[in-house]
Parts: sequence; structure tokens; C-alpha cells
Amino acid sequence: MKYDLYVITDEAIAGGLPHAEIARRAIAGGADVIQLRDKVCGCPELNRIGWTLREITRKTGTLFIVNDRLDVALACDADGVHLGQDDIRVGVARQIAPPGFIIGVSVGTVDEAVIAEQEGADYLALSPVFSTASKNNAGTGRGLGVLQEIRRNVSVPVIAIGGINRDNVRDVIAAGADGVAVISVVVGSPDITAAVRELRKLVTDSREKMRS
Ligand code: TZP
Ligand code: MG
Repeated sequence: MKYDLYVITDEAIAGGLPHAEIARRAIAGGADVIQLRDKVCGCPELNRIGWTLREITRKTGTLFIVNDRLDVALACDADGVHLGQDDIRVGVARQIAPPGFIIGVSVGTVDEAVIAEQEGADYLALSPVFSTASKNNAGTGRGLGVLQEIRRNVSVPVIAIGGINRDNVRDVIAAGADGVAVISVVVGSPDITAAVRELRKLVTDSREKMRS
């Protein structure tokens, strides 16, 4: 599974652009993953949006993840769900979900990362790696040292989320991240497609530089 550039939809940060349009534009720029994240939408509406994103992502073979809501993820045939530390436990989600269903978990410490992996997480997201205004109460940035420590202590993919931009993405990849999850740097851009393309290239170039 490829998590290089993981784009999280946020209609408010996109200036009211609908989730589906954010997803279309991000995919056109080469997003590897689309995550539906909406903290205000009621369930029937979220399911409807989920189905639309499923149709869009199925056509392009893009991974589709739903934030927080295992029920919505299962109902709209998403590829997976992304859980926080306060959501349903990954072990419980695993029992409910079908084989092959992807479960990602946000972690803030090495201990949380090790536990989430033991409980069956398919990938982890260090959250937040840097401070960000895009999420309420995201907390202070954990920093690249914690990212490196987590990378050393687990074997599942580790992505970084929170405050990632063009200037710091190289350092995040150099610290061992398998990908970056972003909102504002692309979703808040007037040209989402170009912003995704640029950031994805920075990820790929940084990784190639590390190998050479
Ligand atoms: N989870 C941890 S930080 C964050 C989420 C959803 C927000 C990331 O947004 P941005 O704009 O890329 O900092
Ligand atoms: Mg959550």
C-alpha cells in the first residue's frame, strides 16, 4: 500500500468546496489516498458523501479511507478507516471489519505506536508532527525525533500528519515517514491539483535523495 501523499478532505479549509470536488482535484494531482473527514455532517449525509467518494476513488484506483467512523466506512465500502486514540479500539474494529480492510491509527508517542501495531493497525499516523490550526485541540507538535523513534520501533508504515508544508516535507521524509497526510497545504490552496503535484514530487525526490 502506498501512502506517499495522503489528502484529507476538509470543506471549511477548502472555502466551501465539496468533499467530492476536493477529492477529484487531489486525485488529478496524484494523491495516493483520500480520507473523508467531516466532524459536522450527520450520518445519512456522511454516507451519501462516502458513496460519492467511493465511486470517484474506485475509478482511479485511489485508496479511500473514512475518518473516525467505522460504520460509515463499512457502509460505503471504503478501503479502510482512520481511528484516533478516543475512537473504537483497533482490535475491536478488526473483529467487525472484513478481511483486508485497512485500519489506520493516530498516535502521539512511541508507546501508543507499539500498542496500536500490536492491536493490529495497518498503518500509523504520528499526530501532530508539527503544530497545526487545522484540527481543534491537536496539541503541540511531537517533532521529528518522536517520528524517528516510532519508525525504529514498529514495522507497519508510519505517516506524519500536522503542519506539513513545502518547507518541512523533506525533513519529515528524511526522519523516516512513509508518507505525509495533509489538509491546509493542498486543500487550502487555490489550485489543489498543482499543490498535490508539487508536494508529491517533493516526497518522491526526498526519498530518492535518501537512497542515493
Ligand atoms: N490530525 C492531526 S493534525 C490534523 C489532523 C486531521 C490536521 C492536519 O492538517 P494540516 O493543515 O495539514 O496541518
Ligand atoms: Mg478521529
